[in-house]
Amino acid sequence: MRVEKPGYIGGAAGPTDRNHFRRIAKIVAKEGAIITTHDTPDVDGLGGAYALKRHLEKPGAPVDIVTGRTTHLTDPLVERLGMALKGWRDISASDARPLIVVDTGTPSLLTGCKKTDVLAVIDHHLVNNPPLEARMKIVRKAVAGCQIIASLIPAEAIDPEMALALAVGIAGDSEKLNDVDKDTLPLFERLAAICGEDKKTLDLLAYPPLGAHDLKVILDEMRYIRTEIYRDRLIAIGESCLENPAIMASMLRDMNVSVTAILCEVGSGQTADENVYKVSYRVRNQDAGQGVYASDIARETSRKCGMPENMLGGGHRDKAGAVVRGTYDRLVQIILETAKEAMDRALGQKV
Ligand SMILES: [Mn+2]
Repeated sequence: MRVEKPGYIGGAAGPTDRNHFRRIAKIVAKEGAIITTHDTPDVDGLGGAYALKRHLEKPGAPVDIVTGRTTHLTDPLVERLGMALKGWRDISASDARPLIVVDTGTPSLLTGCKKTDVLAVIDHHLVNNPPLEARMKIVRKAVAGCQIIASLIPAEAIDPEMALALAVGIAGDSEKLNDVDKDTLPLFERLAAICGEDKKTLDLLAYPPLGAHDLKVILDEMRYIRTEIYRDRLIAIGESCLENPAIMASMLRDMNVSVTAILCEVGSGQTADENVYKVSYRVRNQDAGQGVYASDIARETSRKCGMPENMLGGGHRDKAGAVVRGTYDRLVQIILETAKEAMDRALGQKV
């Protein structure tokens, strides 16, 4: 009998990744698994975990999704799919099932997880400091973790619910397809066709309207906001945690702040008061239109704080990201200075 090679709906994963994934599937089919994602999970982490559970779970080998506390931002997706989420307290110390971590590779973002034997990390963040040790790593640069997972599972095995979970994850991490790479659009379209939902419905599951409770959660994470007026424009720099920086930075941009940078601590630096931060940059549309580019500010700040050439920030003119290293106060100074230089360059030297 001739066995057909399974086809895939996208190319965000390579042949080695798919070999790893087949080995992971064999182990999970026998031993079950616990799938987790970063603290305060977003729709990319939960959507990917859901699709993996549906694909990997076999009779007699249960797979559970276990997370830290969730926010209301993911409630609509969780409810729509009837996703059963457990907390680490629900998992007994003697539970020997292997762990699969999706959408992060940073140990400090797995609060409550006591497991040390990690079967696999499936992630789209290239910089994790320190990185999580795992038997297998499927780590690729991609806009969303769900892009990688969607191209690891054979096309024939992706049912409408899995497709919906993956499409919403992609919509979430790509800001409703505004921040894309070469795989994003074709993958999203295939997934939308499989689940039979339109883009508007998927966007709404990825970005549900924020109620008072949701806003409270986000604003409560906001720390040390520093603001400055320069050339009649507002610059705002602050710190938040987990997936909130991107939401927070977009909110401030939507409130007419010209240049926003929200830092998020992701690891420790070389000295006691130094840390590694992920920064979400936003530039208001009208300023980007005049040549003040978020991508320039991101790249320049990471260069100034001594990041190696292959780890400089970048992105789009209105939305960018960078990983930076230093003390918080020093980094705020560098970002402020860089934002002002970008304004001077774009708007002409101030006389
Ligand atoms: Mn993600």
